[in-house]
Amino acid sequence: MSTTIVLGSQWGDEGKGKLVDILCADAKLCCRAQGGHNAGHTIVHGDKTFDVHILPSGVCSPGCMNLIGNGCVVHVPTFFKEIAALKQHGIDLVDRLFISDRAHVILDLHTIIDRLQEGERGKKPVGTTGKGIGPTYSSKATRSGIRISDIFEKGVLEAKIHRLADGNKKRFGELLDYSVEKEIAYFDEIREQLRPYIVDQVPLIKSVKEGKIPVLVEGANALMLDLDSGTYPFVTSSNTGLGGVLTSLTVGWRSIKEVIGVVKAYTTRVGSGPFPTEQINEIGDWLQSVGREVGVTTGRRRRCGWLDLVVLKYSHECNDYTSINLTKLDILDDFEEIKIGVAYKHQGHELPSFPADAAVAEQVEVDYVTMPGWKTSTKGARTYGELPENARRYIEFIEQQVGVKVKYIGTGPGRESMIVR
Ligand code: 2SA
Ligand code: GDP
Ligand code: MG
Repeated sequence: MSTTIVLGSQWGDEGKGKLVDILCADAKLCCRAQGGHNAGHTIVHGDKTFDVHILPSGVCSPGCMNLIGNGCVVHVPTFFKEIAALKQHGIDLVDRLFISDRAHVILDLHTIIDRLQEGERGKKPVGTTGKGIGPTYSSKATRSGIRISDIFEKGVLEAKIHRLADGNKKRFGELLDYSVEKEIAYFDEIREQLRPYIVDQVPLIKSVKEGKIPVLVEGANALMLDLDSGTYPFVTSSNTGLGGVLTSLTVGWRSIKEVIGVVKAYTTRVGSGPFPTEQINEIGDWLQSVGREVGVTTGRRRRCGWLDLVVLKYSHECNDYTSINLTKLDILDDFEEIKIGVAYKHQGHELPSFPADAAVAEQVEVDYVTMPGWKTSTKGARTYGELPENARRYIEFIEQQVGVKVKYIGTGPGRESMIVR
């Protein structure tokens, strides 16, 4: 068995879904390791666009099985909604989509708490997607969470939901507008419909290992949103880096063949928190509109700025990429000059790496290198030789600075718009 892992290297939405969709042609199992329906991955096949949130991007490849692993959090109504949407496009997922029985369940209760907690943060909200992700991982960490397997033990499920609701009623009082009965009735209604999708992932992955079947892991969110390595507290509540893959999925470290870092040719971020190369000006507006930088899950405008090599080098230190997929190169086609952040200064001193303290990261001054643009369309380019010289220089500068080969280059949203070197 060999495992290829695709991880977001910046603050998310780098275009992981597209690469995963392409690589699924060779993989027989595509797995999500962490996160929930906060993620939004876009897959474009000709004139059809699919947005998946909780489902792995392998669902669009007929020969590929899909697994939502131990480390994920699952909102069951969204799971069914996405299956129904794909069915409308003729994609049938019976027998090729599974959820680990150890994954945790996002209750409507968690979603309500997410919004209440954001409200409590007043002027400093995290800017969550409001999908209940943080509260569900909190329940998991305090050992009061509900696992997928609990859904099939009616008495256990009801007792656990009551316990969670009682605790939170004490905490939030009248603010908690929530019906335990409605939530329990929902699980009674869908229990049997859900059953065929549930697996113990350990024997499933073991059989994949024995069959020497290639496995693909699709990271959600990105390294700078990692609970430990990201811009805490402006992060999501799971380990989005390499570590999260190994705690969630039993693929084994020996099977790892590739760890591909997906890097957008510029930088975007949704939600609050430090973003040193952000451009709150016409450059940011241009990237936002030409790059169509709108949240797939919430419809929020993404904040935009130049590529940041301090972030990328840090991200590589954390995840040890074997190669990079540079995406959305085509969005830079019209710039006269392109800037790249290469170093941070704080109180007059250059910082050795991305700082741990979000308050420091908010204050850094960025040193930029300016490179000439290429002012030529790269849209749809399929070979490296087709790219204008200045585009190649841009790519080679990134390669040389980060010390990782740029193996894939995205030149458009469709599957075919990808250069492989
Ligand atoms: P949460 O909801 O607890 O995970 O939010 C915590 C932070 O993580 C950020 N986050 C994301 N950042 C980029 N993309 C994400 N997915 C959607 C997309 C985002 C959307 O693909 O466009 O639609 O808004 C994602 N999910 C979580 C979030 O903005 C918070 O900063
Ligand atoms: P993910 O969360 O990393 O899977 O990324 P998203 O799907 O949230 O956002 C990436 C967006 O960029 C999607 O709309 C993709 O269709 C689009 N995209 C991906 N790669 C490219 C590319 O190389 N060029 C262009 N123009 N768009 C791309
Ligand atoms: Mg996304």
